[in-house]
Amino acid sequence: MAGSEDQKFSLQEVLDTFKLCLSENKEVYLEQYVAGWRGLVKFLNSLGSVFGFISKDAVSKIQILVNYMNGENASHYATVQSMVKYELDNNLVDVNKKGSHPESGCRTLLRLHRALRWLELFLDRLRTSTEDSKTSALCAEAYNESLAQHHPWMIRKAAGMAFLVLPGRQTFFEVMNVGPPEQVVAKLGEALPLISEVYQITEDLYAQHNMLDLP
Ligand code: 1Q0
Repeated sequence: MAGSEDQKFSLQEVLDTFKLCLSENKEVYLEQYVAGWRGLVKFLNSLGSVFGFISKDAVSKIQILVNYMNGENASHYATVQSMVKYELDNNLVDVNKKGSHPESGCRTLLRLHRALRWLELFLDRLRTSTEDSKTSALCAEAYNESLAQHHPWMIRKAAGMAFLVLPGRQTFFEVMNVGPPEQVVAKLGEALPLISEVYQITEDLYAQHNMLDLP
């Protein structure tokens, strides 16, 4: 089952990792969170090199978190909640402006967290789209409502150009590897509440600690 199977994106796989993300008391496991992003990056890579600048950034953020998870303070990086507590208690987060902790776990995860909102909006649009819907438009709308608000002009421009070469809805659904369109729509309906819950729990946690604008 190694080799090409490993590289193949499956929506089910991403769905499974997001399902496993939440502990019984609703903490977010970092390992599963990161695994979810890995699956999504796999998908992004299969769309071609135009998306390379996006996947490169996602991979480097994933790697920063993985380094903490495997580092000497690994035990504090089991969940998003334990990471936030540990980094804040030990002054490891640049709160107002960039300083000595430009790559804290908290600020790094915040970038992925904002991207998760884009994903939620995009998948919801895909789910309710019709055969003649343009994925590039759905993607751009979701982006403008979320991530774009945190990106400077140059990145918004580059992202907008990349969206234009997204494959059509049919190809998109095929790459998800879950069967005919009705099944994709059903799967998306299953995936969305899970992604939303993980997003909301993280959002509330960050809001509670005043960390939604970390530099
Ligand atoms: C399918 C099309 C994918 C479109 C992805 C939309 C996001 C566009 C984001 C453009 C980001 C560009 C690169 C750099 C940005 C950084 O400046 C920014 C801030 O970081 P920093 O350190 O400078 O403060 N980084 C970010 O905002 C993080 C962006 C991470 C984006 C991760 C996107 C991963 C995409 C996966 C494809 C999912 C396909 C969904 C359909 C599959 C169904 C489950």
